[in-house]
Amino acid sequence: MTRAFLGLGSNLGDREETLREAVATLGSTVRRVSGVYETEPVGGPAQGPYLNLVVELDTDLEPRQLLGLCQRLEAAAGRVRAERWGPRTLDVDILWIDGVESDAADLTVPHPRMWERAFVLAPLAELAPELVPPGWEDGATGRVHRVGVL
Ligand code: A4P
Ligand code: MG
Repeated sequence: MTRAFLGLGSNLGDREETLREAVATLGSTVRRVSGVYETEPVGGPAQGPYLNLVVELDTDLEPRQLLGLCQRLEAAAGRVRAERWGPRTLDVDILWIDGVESDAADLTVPHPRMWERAFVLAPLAELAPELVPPGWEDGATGRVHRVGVL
């Protein structure tokens, strides 16, 4: 079993219900779930605020199988890909997999943009503070506000 962290975000539809269903589908591989954060959109067109959270998994999937699972979760939430960084019912990114480094275009791990994004670092810091750079609050982009737990 390998420890992995996924970042989930939603800014269309019933955001909380979408996140709840995705975490439920991950089922018994879920070890812990961070708090839920309301977050300012980073990049892309003008769009509504996101709810973001981070999930810790214990998984026996290979990295590309895990990516396939993330994409199935997005499809199940009815995600339509229109423009990069555009609004979405659900985005599931692989943030980190213990012992894995990959710089392929279809799977870059650790996630290359996670280190500057408060919507990733704030929930990740709850679960794995050792993965988060010290002082990240000063440099990270986008305001975030913890709204509770799922
Ligand atoms: N891909 C490569 N590495 C990974 C990885 N580690 N995890 C590839 C998941 N996918 C990875 O993703 C595009 C391609 O990235 C996929 O084909 C996959 O093989 P996508 O989900 O189709 O498109 P996207 O999400 O619009 O693009 P991208 O570049 O992944 O965007 P990000 O970086 O995920 O950012 N603001 C707030 N507040 N909250 C958010 O959740 N999310 C984004 C999306 C922007 N702003 C946000 C939020
Ligand atoms: Mg994505």
